[in-house]
Order: sequence, then structure tokens, then C-alpha cells
Amino acid sequence: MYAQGLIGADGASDESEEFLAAFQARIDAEEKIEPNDAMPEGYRKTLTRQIAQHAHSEIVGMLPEGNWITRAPTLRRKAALLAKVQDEGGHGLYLYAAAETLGVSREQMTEELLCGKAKYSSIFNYPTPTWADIGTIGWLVDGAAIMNQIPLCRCSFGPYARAMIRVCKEESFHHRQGYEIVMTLAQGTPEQKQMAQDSLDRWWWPSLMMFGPSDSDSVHSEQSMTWKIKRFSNDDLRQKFIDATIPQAEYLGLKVPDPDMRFNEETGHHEHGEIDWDEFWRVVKGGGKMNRDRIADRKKAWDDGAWVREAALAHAEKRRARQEATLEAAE
Ligand code: BYC
Repeated sequence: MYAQGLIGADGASDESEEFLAAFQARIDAEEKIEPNDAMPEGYRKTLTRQIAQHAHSEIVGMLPEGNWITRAPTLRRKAALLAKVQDEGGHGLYLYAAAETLGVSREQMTEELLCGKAKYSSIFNYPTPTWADIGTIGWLVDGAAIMNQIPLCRCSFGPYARAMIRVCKEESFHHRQGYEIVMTLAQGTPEQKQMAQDSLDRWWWPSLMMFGPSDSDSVHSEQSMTWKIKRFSNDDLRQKFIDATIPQAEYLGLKVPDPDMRFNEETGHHEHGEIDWDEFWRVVKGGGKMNRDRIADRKKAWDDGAWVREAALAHAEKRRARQEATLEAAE
């Protein structure tokens, strides 16, 4: 009767019924689980998977926008974009640190990303051909991220929940700066407005796909919700995002590229047309326009940064040796 809450995410568990029931009771009582607490192996694995994927997404998510830092139209835009991309790097680092508390090393996660084995959000495999894409990413991608991540501030695993509080505050600034870019374009010349519309056309469906497969195809949702890692299903969050975003598009005088989108007076929700799940899975499996470039760019950044890591290690070693020598001299 309780079984789906007791089995590890890998479908197997060595833990006793009593242990698993006591763990679930802590979750049900809204207690936070901390790194040194006993936890089912499935819980540890699910969180390691999700947090690592989330960290990779933040790190790869720097690339589509980083591309525009040198081409931002004004100094003000450039400063804001630079700060946003740095924030994303910071989010990646908190999240790698949160995943490390579960026993996986940063080196392992980095290695997996660089050899193309790790998953990261499908959204970052699309190109950013115009400046409007920087606005649209802030408006839609960060908007979707906030919808998905606010509930993660109440995740049952303490380090993840705490990291998400700061992440969400920063995402909310990103969302506003993106919306303001799109608003400026939408209220500008006809060409600028068209640029904003074209960008919305490109990013609308990929943004809906960010929330993951529909509930019927989401393999992890049920267990993750029982463990209070996730608080809402993929479809529920997608719906909340659509309901919040359609009025924003209307205010801008832009139209989402979905001929079937309609407002249902009875339910109070905007109903969307069919999502192209074949495209989603193609991108998730590495077939997106930018998958290969993203990993190649990350690898180049990693290789180019080798001297910084080596210098930091050499400096730490020098300090340690100096401290040891001082201690020995004092003895
Ligand atoms: N892209 O059973 P499901 C950001 C995979 S960062 C790729 O529903 P789950 C931002 C899923 O991993 C954005 N893969 O899984 C950064 C699973 O595969 P595996 C990222 C996806 O975990 C910079 C399989 O499909 N946000 O926002 O219960 C700038 C079955 O899915 C995707 C986070 O990571 C996808 N879109 O639910 C701006 C938030 N969706 O592992 C913004 C935290 C699903 O079995 N993560 N898959 O091989 C989550 O909330 C959940 O992991 C998801 C998926 C809702 C994404």
C-alpha cells in the first residue's frame, strides 16, 4: 500500500520496511533530510541525478547568452547580461556543491558533462541568432525556471532547498530584465517588434518542453513527489507557466505560435495545442541544433582554464608548506 514510497528510484532497495517507513514518516512530517542522515539509496540517487542535471543546465545555460555579451546593444544591457551569466555560473557551483553532499564528486560530474554522457536541460540546445533571443530567454526560460524552482525551495533535501532560495531570487531578476528587453523591442520600430515575435516563435515550444515529458511519460515524478523532492507534476507546472505567460504576451502585443491556444472559461486555464514530443526526445538524446557545439564549447572552456586550476592548487600547496614550516619552527 505504501510500496511506491518505499522502493528506491532504481526499482530495488535493500533497506528494511521499518527503515523506509521511518524515512517516509520524516518526509511526511516535512522534516528536512540533511547529508549525514540515513536515507534510502533511491532517494540519494534521484537527488544526485536531478541536482547534477540541474547544475549542468546552469553551466551550459551560460553559453547561449554568453554569445551575446560582446554584442549587447548598450553598456547597460551588457552589464546586466554579464551579471546574469555570472549568476548562472554561481548557481551551477552551489548546485554542484549540493550534489557533492550526496557523495558524488565534482570531478565525476564534470567528467560526465564533458564526455557528453550527462543530461542537461533541452532548452539550451537551441541557437540565439538575434538580440531578441536574450530577452526571450530571460522572459520565457527564466520564467519557466522560476515556476519549476520555487517549489524546489521546499524540497525535502535541505542543501538543495536552501540553494534554491538564492537561485530563485536571482532568477526573478533575470526574468524581469528579459521581459524588459522584449518590451523595449515590442514597443520599438516594426522591425524590432518583428524581431521579438520571431524570437517568441522560436522559443515558445522549447520553453514548454523544459518542464519535462507529460505526466503519463514522466518516469520519476510519482516517486519524487512521494519523497517531496518535486511538489508539482510536470504538466501542472507547465500549465501554471502558460497561464502566467499568455497575459504577458498579450500585454506586449505578441502572439504565441500555437493556433490551438484558447482560454477555457470554465476551468480558467489556457489550453495549449499538441507538443511535439518527438522533437523533445530528439533534443534530449543529443540531436538538437546546438548539442554538439555546447559540449565542445564547455570542453574548450575547461581546457583553457586548466592553468587557473593548476595555479590555484600550486598556491594552496605553497601556503600549506609555509604554514607547516612556521609550525615546525615554533615547536
Ligand atoms: N531536458 O521522469 P521525468 C535553468 C529527462 S536550468 C532534458 O519527468 P524528472 C536555467 C529527465 O532527466 C533548467 N532532459 O524526470 C539555467 C529524465 O531522464 P533520466 C533545468 C529532460 O527528473 C540558466 C527523463 O527525461 N532545471 O532553469 O522527474 C538560465 C524523464 O523525465 C527534461 C532543472 O533541472 C528536459 N527539459 O523531471 C536560465 C530543475 N525534462 O534522468 C534557466 C530541476 C525531463 O531518467 N529539475 N528530462 O535519464 C527538475 O525539476 C526535473 O528534473 C525535471 C524533470 C522537471 C526537469
